[in-house]
Amino acid sequence: ALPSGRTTYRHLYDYEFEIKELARKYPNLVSAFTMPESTWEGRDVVGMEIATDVKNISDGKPVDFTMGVHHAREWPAGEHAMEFAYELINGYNHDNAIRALVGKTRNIVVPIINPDGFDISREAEPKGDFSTFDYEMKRKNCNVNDSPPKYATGVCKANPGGRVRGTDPNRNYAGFWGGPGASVSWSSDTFRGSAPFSEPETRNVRWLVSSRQVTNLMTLHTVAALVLRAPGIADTRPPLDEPAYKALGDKMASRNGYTSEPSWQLYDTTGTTEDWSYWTTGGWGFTIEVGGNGFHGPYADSVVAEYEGLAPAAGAGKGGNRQAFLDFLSNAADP
Ligand code: 0X9
Ligand code: ZN
Repeated sequence: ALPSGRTTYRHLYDYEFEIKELARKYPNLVSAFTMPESTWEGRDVVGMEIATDVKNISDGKPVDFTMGVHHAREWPAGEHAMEFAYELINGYNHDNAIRALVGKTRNIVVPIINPDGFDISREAEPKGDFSTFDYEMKRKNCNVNDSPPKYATGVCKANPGGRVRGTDPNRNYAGFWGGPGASVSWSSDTFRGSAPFSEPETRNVRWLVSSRQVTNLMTLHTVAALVLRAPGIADTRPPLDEPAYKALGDKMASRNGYTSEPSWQLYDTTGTTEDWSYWTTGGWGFTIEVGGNGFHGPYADSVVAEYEGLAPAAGAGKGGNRQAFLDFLSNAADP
């Protein structure tokens, strides 16, 4: 069973409710917060911090930052982030090893970076055909200002323009922004936006990474069962500490059975999360693409099995993402 005991995909309101409830139940261990900028449609981006004496944020401990759902349709990304939070909270009270890890670190979890897009996808009539009006398969955020004037009106979900309006938050960061693997077209699913950090969703992440001691960062996506690290483009020099960076990715992959590789080996991308964070701060940054069948496959496959490690795709007999994420946290605790 999952740490939270859930068996179905959360809605946006479930995430917000549970985060506030956890903070209320465990006031010394869990603190709920709202990112500084609300989204284009005015939604809050909510997260929680988990640490011993959680309100004492200047205790100098390293920060492990886990986020999910830059991409609206990738629902398991939010689920895995949330289950990891429950893992740490439950473990703090019942498991000596997890209690020790939490005691040495501060853990920030923001399960839904892109709530506008997620809410549209999650509440849509299932279609699954990737057509212009298949809101279930929306990927991007709800910035409609870069659309041509005739499409740039109304809320994100409304016609015209369909699901294809918006900026891809995972092409909007400042790392190599505007290079290969990102589009200049407003209707493309990889639209980079009008400028680096033109979007509130990416500015929120910039704020957090710039203002806290984030040594370890994971951004969760679906669906290809990958542990990806910088760089995102083949045509650049490898990180100076590539051997240690690779070793950490390989360690996670040994737990969840995923493929560990520099992300350009998948395809060239620019403006992605860890390509900005890694080259800007030097902190370890990984994109984890949770495996499963489809962008949000059956809960038992894409969430329970991938988290617990029961699916063949996740490496039978291995710890799954639970153990991969705990190993990553161990690296933050004892670098
Ligand atoms: O293209 C993406 O943004 C990611 N794949 S997804 O299917 N979730 O859209 C992969 C990004 C890989 N590149 C880096 N993380 N640098
Ligand atoms: Zn994605």
